[in-house]
Amino acid sequence: MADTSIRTRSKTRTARPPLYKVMLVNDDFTPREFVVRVLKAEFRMSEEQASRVMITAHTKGSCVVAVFTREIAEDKAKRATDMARGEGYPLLFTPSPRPEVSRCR
Ligand code: TYC
Repeated sequence: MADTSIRTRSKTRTARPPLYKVMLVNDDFTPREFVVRVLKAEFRMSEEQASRVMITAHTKGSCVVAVFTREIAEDKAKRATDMARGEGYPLLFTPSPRPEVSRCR
């Protein structure tokens, strides 16, 4: 008699951790040079990259600085914001969940 049993194979795949954006929020008080300094120090950006990101937040209201796993995004946003608080500036970096993108395979 023919064997009609169905065999299944399973592959184990490690789920990727959800990613979080670090957003830079514009304000009217923090000096541009200081924003650039924080971006260079905390996000390891070049002068050119940092200037571009700062100007984007300045003109659009906010912008994405970088994307990390949750803990790293929260830690970086806090450290960068604390740098500004230490100088008495209202500059804000905030972590924000990135919408899940469904994968085709
Ligand atoms: N708008 C600020 C100014 O004109 C500079 C600035 C840019 C502040 C980006 C915050 O996220 C920011 N001095």
